[in-house]
Amino acid sequence: MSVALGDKEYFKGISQVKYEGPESDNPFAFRWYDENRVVAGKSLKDHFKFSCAYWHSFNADGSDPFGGPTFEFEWNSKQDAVERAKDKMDAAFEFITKMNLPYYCFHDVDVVDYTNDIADNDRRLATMVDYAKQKQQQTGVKLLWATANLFSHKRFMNGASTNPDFLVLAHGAAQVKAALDATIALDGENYVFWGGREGYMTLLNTNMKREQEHLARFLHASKDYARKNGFKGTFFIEPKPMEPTKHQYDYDCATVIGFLRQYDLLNDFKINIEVNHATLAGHTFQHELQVAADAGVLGSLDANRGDVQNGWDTDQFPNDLNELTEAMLVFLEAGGLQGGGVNFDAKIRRNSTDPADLFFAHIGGMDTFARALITADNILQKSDYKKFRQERYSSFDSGKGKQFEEGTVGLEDLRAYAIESGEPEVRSGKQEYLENIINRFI
Ligand code: XLS
Ligand code: NI
Ligand code: NI
Repeated sequence: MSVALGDKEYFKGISQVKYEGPESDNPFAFRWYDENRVVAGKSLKDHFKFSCAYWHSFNADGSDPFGGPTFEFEWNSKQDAVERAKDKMDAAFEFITKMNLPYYCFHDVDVVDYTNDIADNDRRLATMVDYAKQKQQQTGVKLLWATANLFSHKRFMNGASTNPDFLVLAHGAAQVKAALDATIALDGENYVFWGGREGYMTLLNTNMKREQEHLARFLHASKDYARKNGFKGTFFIEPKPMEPTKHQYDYDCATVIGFLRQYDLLNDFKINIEVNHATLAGHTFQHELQVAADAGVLGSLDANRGDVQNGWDTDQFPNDLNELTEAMLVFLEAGGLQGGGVNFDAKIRRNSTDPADLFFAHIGGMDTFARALITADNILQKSDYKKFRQERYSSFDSGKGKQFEEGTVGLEDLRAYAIESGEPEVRSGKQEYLENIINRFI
């Protein structure tokens, strides 16, 4: 990949990040992410399909509820919205190519500012799609997924497709239509629905059944439109239990799977799992991966991490090797992702104000994923992790246990078997032993 520079260089003094190996002391080099390294039959590049999230890297300016921006974006100076958006895209592609990231993701309003004029917004986005198309052609960078932001504008304060006001739903649909058009024009591989405000704040004013039915209808209409217009990719639902809404309908993977099944959406939709959303739902990341994998809907990942001392969605860059190694065990055994990739839905801290900090954050995230995957592969190949897990269930591999799995043993039979066989042996689950295996291979 060659570095894409626009009229101006935004990340001056930083050249393309390359793999230099674990011994390197260059903070601008990968120590584990060697994109061509083959692990479990696939290159690291293909396993992960790493992606840059436009919103966190080029829109979030460090402001929080207690204070204004701390990042000064050089690409934000022009008056005209489209000219400003082009500068931002120049900066984005410079960063993406310097980081050697093969993919990017965006919300409609990340790319260009929107007003309340639907036709004008569509024109703005279409102009930027043309611009992005050129950039993609020049660099080979691809669109992992796009989405519509149906949560920031005040009209969406009571939800978008689950809003009690039908006109708000229609405005949401207009945005989704344009975002789908953009995805198709840019050969986007997937399309995401994250329903930040699709939920409720209090049941006192909410008809939950009706709202969920509206959500399902909205998803069907979106899917039908995209398919009719040639979209072949996968749709992802991104679960999150809360924040900004008190109770979000797409709470976690299990909830989403039930919803997709109930409303006949399982053929077209899979799940985009975000680490910090999993922990916010009271699960581990690996739990959510396993739930999705078991249902055949492990689609894509939003990579980040939470903070163990506070509950909320801090969207920090991933750097926890233990957490990711456990996750990569599930990932490898599931055969990877279906259509998606690993998108850094993560932001640098408010006080990480150097342009270089954005590089360090992504380098750390990519290296941690690479190292975790290599470690997990070693565990699967060289330890008795798999064997132990298999043997733990061996009583179901033959005899009555096998018949039970096949569904041919009734409750009376089970009782008779219990009496005949006596008290079960006490068998250790060996948690600490297994935890030590993880640390040994790290
Ligand atoms: C917010 C979500 C959001 C989605 C895309 O918590 O993670 O960024 O990924 O709308
Ligand atoms: Ni996300
Ligand atoms: Ni999030």
